[in-house]
Amino acid sequence: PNPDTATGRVEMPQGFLWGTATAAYQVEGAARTDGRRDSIWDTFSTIPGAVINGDDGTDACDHYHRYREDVALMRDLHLGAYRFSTSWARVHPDGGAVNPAGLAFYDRLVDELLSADLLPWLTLYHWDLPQALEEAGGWTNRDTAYRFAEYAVTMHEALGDRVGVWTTLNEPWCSAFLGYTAGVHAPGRQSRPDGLAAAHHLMLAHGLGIQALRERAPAANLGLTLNFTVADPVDPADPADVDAARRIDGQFNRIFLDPILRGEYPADVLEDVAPYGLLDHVRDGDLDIISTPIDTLGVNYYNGGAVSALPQESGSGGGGTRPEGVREADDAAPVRETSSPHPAADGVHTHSRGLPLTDMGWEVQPEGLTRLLVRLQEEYTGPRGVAMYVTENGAAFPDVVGPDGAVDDQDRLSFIDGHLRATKDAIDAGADVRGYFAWSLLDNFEWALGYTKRFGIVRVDYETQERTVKSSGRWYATVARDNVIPARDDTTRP
Ligand code: GBH
Repeated sequence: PNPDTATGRVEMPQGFLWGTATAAYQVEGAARTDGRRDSIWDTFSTIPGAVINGDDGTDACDHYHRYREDVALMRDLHLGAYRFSTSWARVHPDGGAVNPAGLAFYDRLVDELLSADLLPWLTLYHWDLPQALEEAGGWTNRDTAYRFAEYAVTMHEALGDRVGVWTTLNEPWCSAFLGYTAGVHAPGRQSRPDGLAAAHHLMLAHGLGIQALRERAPAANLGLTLNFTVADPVDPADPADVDAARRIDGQFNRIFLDPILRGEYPADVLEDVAPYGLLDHVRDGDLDIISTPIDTLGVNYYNGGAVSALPQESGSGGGGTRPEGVREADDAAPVRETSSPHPAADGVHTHSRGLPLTDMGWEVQPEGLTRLLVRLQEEYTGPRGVAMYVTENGAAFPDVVGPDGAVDDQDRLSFIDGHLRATKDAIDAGADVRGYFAWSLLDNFEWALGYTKRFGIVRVDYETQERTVKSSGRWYATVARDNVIPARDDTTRP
């Protein structure tokens, strides 16, 4: 890390875009309203033990009815953009015919954003496949990719006159490998071949979606968002540890990066996953579709990890530094048995480095973000003129509500502060990063962990649906307003 950016006042590049992000199923609620039908998350949430406390997104933050208030809040926080996703199951409830009443919600939302001077940053797919399409095979069925392209066209016909930024997919790694291999996310399947089939068909959907959008909106900003890890070998001098890190990097990052930005699957990954039939799904021409040029790569970063071919000896490394009140990750885990998400990383072990942990049990390691952005710039985006935005970064912590209702979340504030500084370090090292979206605007439905984990810079009281801006939110508003990260020891920090 650069000593100048580590603690001092940091000016961000002119025009840097400041936003927050949410996702339809995590915030909208209104799951049975205006003709919406089940997505795979509505179904998955009914499986006993799949989601902690049996929570689901039926009501969530009721953003569907409270979007005006939420947009006003974003305007008050001086934000420039709102990254949201649209619900496929609202728009095409059975995966087929359009539901105008559901589609109309996004009309209202986009108009509200524009009148508040917020840039609508639209993501078409944040994990909520219509259940009807899952029943036809879901992402293991090649046809789903073509249905996705139709959905992209529906959305563009409705909103293309007002929305200029289109993201096809959010984190296909999660959709494919948490959903179809680990079974920890919807639809809850546990199969290595299914995860790989899903990964390929998700990328095909992305490529077909980009082609359909590009044809209709040549000047639009088109792209997708991937989630990344930074896998470091425990012992860089041990070839087995280096190989463990290569596998994780391959099956997490490069399995998407290389097809999308280079038009080919990485040879080492193909070799690792050879027993599981990935190539059975790859038809002539697919990689040309998948690598259709994009304008923007959205980068989601939460944490990295140290990996090894051997398990960690007990006692070494420690269990990480858990702030008071932060539970062991497993205490809050759903009770259903799940498997590893990685199709071919048996024998790879993650080691604790003794770094601080968030309430998710994830290590806090901002310099991983610097290295990630610089590497992406050099190896993938730079040579193709693709811009990067940090489309998600943030942290869950167990917030304490003061007697006056205030939430003084210095832990979350420091997390975001550290990662913004890390982003600036990457920019100074040549990475073309043009904006940052905090995850999340609101506390929301944290997937398999239900409402037990809070990521918002705004607190949501799920009894009353009352919103309260946390200290991190007030601080983030000044950062967005001034385009400056204030010095860390600034005593006026909220
Ligand atoms: C994002 O995914 C989602 O886009 C968003 O919907 C969600 O609410 C948010 O994050 C918070 O969870 O192996 O234990 O080190 C996060 C993707 C993938 C990030 C797995 C952490 C490694 C966990 N995650 N990853 S670990």
